[in-house]
Amino acid sequence: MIEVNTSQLAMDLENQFGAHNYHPLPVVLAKGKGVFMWDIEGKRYYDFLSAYSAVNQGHCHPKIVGALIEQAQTLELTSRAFYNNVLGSYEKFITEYFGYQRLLPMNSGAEGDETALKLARKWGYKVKGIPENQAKIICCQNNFHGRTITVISMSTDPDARNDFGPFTPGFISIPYNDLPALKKALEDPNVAGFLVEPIQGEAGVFVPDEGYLRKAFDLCKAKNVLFIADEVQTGIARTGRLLACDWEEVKPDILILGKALSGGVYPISAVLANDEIMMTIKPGEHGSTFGGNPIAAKVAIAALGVIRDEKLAENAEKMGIIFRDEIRKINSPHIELVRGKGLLNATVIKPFKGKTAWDVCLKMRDHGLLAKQTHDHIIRFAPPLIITEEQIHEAVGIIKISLEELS
Ligand code: IF1
Repeated sequence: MIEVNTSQLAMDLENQFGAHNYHPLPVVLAKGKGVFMWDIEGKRYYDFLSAYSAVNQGHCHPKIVGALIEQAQTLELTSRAFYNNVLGSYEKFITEYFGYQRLLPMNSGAEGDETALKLARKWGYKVKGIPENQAKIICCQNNFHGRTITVISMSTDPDARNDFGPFTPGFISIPYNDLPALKKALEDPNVAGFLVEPIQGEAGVFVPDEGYLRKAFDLCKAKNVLFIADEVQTGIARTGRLLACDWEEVKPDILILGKALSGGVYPISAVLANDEIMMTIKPGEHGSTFGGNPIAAKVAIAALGVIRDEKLAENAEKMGIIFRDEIRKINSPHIELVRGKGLLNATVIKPFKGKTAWDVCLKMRDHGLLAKQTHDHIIRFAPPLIITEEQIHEAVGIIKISLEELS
């Protein structure tokens, strides 16, 4: 294996041997701890992306890594062809933690969304009585639920869809944060579920109007339609509550979790629901080789324990308020606005002198803070939830000086 001892070599290797399905910021990380990462040359950066909200507990959290190592040295994988001594206790732990009767364990967020879609359709046929192959799912424009063919069939983003057709039928796309549009779509008697992100992350951290989730939930209940919350990015304390739905005391019929469910150390996703929905799937009708494996079970228990023990939802709420206040104090002609909830925030950057959000991210990288733009003019800021007030102030200072130097 080639010894990679310079950033340039690392980037050259990826460029030559890897698929070009990403355009990464030119920085090569080699170490992570807490809110920080270091590049090959030893330069330290604030991580303000948290791997798209997968590292909420901070990089390489000792309790989570400890759980990973201990189980990996004991029993790493049985498949679900057999029982093991860990999965049942994990299922009990996580269902009590979130208040549901059942867990269907998967691996990636997209698999979690796919599983939720299959559950909603199965429930639609077996319980609601929708005619065979007529089930519809309502989804929102500008959504992001993953990269599989069925999930991108719901997407309105050309980059996510172009040249990947033909697409899966059965989706009704409506504007986000639009209750009349939802009410109208719910008139279709064959609708099984409404899939929604409580805050649209990829779209640019769009926080819906106060009450939208609650009213959307009530509209669904009035029509015997499942309310399906994709909390892959907004969940696990990111927005200042354990779940973003908690802000409006909405309890989704199907809850999808991923990313920080493992604190970033392992791919783990979860679909939670009660018996009426979850028990419609019979043995042999859904599964996955790694779904619910012993390592994932132990890592998820540890990762969720850290969220609770270190009160990370409370910290996310407090630090998020300080972050947004401090960003708004930056009197920069380039910041149009900052929006978000908890530590899921984004700034809309006014293009200036041909500079875009990408240029701002490059300048922040030079000053020791890593963030990534979504679309051309929006920068998402999502540090690990363990960040302190002092670190928030230092990070805002970096953002400020980066904008000033670009002017
Ligand atoms: C990429 C975006 C974020 C998600 C929600 C499901 C998934 C995601 C709400 C799928 C994943 C990741 C995917 C990653 C970048 C990142 C992302 F920019 F793509 F849209 F976070 F906003 N539901 N989001 O946000 O989970 O299968 O990836 O585990 O694909 O570039 P996954």
